[in-house]
Parts: sequence; C-alpha cells; structure tokens
Amino acid sequence: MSQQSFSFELKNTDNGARLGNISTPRGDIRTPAFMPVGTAATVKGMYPEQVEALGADIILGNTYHLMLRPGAERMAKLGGLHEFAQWKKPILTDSGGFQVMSLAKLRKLNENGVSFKSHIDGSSHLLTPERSIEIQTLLGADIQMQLDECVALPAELSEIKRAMELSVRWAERSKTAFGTQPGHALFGIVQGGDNEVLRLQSAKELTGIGFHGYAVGGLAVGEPQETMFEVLNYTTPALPTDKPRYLMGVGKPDDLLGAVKRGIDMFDCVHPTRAGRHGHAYTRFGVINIKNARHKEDSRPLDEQSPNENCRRFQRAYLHHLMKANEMLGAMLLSQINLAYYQELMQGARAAIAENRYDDYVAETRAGWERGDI
Ligand code: PRF
Repeated sequence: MSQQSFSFELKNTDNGARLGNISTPRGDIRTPAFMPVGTAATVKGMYPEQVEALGADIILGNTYHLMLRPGAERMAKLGGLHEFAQWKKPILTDSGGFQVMSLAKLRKLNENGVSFKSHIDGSSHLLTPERSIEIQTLLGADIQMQLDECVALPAELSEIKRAMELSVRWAERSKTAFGTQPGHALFGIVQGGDNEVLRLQSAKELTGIGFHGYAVGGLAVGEPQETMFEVLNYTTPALPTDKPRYLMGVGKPDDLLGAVKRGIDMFDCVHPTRAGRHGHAYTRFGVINIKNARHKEDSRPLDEQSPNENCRRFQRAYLHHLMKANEMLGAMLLSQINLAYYQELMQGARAAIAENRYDDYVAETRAGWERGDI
C-alpha cells in the first residue's frame, strides 16, 4: 500500500460546491463521491469488479447486519471485510444505531448504548459506542462512524435535543475507543433535527472533540427536501473546511446536486439499487418505470448515447420482460444502470466544479430530467 495516512485535500470550491480528494492506504476517494451500499458484504446483484468498473472509489457496509451475520469476530478470522467481499478499495461502515432503530425488535436505549433483539433470529445484543468501534475495527473498515441516535422528523424539540446531546457524549466515547489507527478514520455525526441552535451546538461540540470527517445525520428521515436543504444551509458552514463532509442516507439525484451545492462531499443511499430491483431506471432524461406496459414492444435501448454499455445495448422490451418475469438479470441490470448513472452524475459534478461551472451543470442536468423520456 502506497500511503500510510488518511488525509483530505480540498482542490477547488465553486459557489459552495467542493472538489476534493481523500487519500487512504487503500486508494483515493474523489469527492463529491457517491458510495454504493453493500449492507451485507455485497452490493446487491453486483460483482465487485462491476462495482469497481462503475468508477466507485468506496463502498459502504453495515455494522448492524454484519455483527448479526456472519459476526464480526468470524469476519476478522476470515481476513476482514475487504478479503471476504473481495473489494480491495476503501470501505466505510455505518455504526449500527440507525439500523437498530429501523430494523431490530425490542430496542432499549439508555446512556450506555442500545440493546435489541436480532430481526434474523431474535437473539439479544448490545451495541455501545465502544462495541461499535470494536466491530468496525474487526471488519477492517477504512472509515468508521461513531454510534449516534437519529430521530425521525417531525419530532418534539426536547426529543431532538436529548438525542443530539446523547450523540455528542457517544462521539467522545467513540473517539476514545478508536484511539489511533494509522490509515483509518473516524467520523463524527451531527444531529439536531431541523433546529438551527441544536445543529450548531452539535457541530461545535464535535469539532471540539476532533474527527477525520463529519457526517450530517438525522436528515432524509421524513422531512421535505426544502427542509433538508435549509438545515444544510446553516450546518455545513459550521463544519471545518479542511475535513470531508458526508450526508448520510441521501438520496435521489436531485438531492445530491442540491447537497453538493451546500458543501457536502460524500453520500450513500440504497435508493439506486432498491429502485433498480423494482424496475425503475435512472437516465439523463429522468426515471423510467420499465414495468410499464408502454415498454412491451419498445425495441429502443434506455439511452443510446449513454456511456454505460448496458444502457445502450438492451432493448427496453427485454428489460421489461426480465422484470415482468422476475428474472434476476433484470434486477442486476437495473442496479448496474442506476449505480452507473449516480457515478456519472458525481463525475459530471467533479468536472464542473473543477471548471467553476457547477451551477450551469446543475441547470443542464435538471433540464434533461425535465425534458423527460421521449
Ligand atoms: N445516523 C447513522 N446512519 C444513518 C443516518 C443517521 O442519522 C441516516 C439518516 N439519513 C442514514 N444513515 N449512523
């Protein structure tokens, strides 16, 4: 491995949008970056070589799923997540708290951590800030996330405040547990819902503790896009400019463009793969629902001008047929097509920021979506 340390270089800014590069011993991450989600040690329906060919520099894994199956200690014995999944580039792992809250049964949260029963076999588990870091270290994650508590919106101010303050205390404990791990990074997570005072307090306290990067959590949890953008308007300026910023669990292409404009560098979301499995194809001309009967006899490809071969090669009628027949290749192709589109979108953003024409890029891209599929 060529480099031993984790570092971030800000290469250019263009009216808020940032072009950067994160270097890690496992390779560079060009930002703005979209991280395909590989929850269970696989980007669903994709070979690792295909994920790499998309131009993805990093993928995401989940502490919650992997601690339950196959188990963190077992994974470590087998050589770690990179070896297990045969993905040699960087991996970021989420800390588990968010997935516990959405998936696990009989959850109990207190100062120490969160206890819960597995959604797979009902077994009992405890996730503390220290255990989450231990698991992420056993997995071999290049970027680890602190354990936090994310509150769905709308919520009472007192509830948002309690969860934010708990997340700050867990941030401190996570940092202590992480210690120093050369070449690896730990990110703090800003919480505070849609409240400016709480968001600024969270950002200030996390910055005081000091992390390799800062995530904005607690968004895309039920609020309109306008609210999410408003929260970013005051949150990102409160974060250090010399560290990467990661908007967790976001989003659709239009969310990504707007968040990049507001100074976000990294994203992850299940949306492109999940939408693909449901027959929704993302293209330069918007979303195509390939299961719609109008595609039954359509011999055209999704986009004959696309840089992605799968988009140029297969007839819409064929993709329609595969999805209707529940053939696994349908879900595989549409997952690849959507992830490729997300990577093209980020590559386009990076090229535009480098040339100080990001706002024009956004306008042109949105015009394509609005033109629609004709
Ligand atoms: N915290 C963590 N993971 C997350 C979120 C969060 O707030 C979100 C919110 N969109 C997605 N994933 N740890």
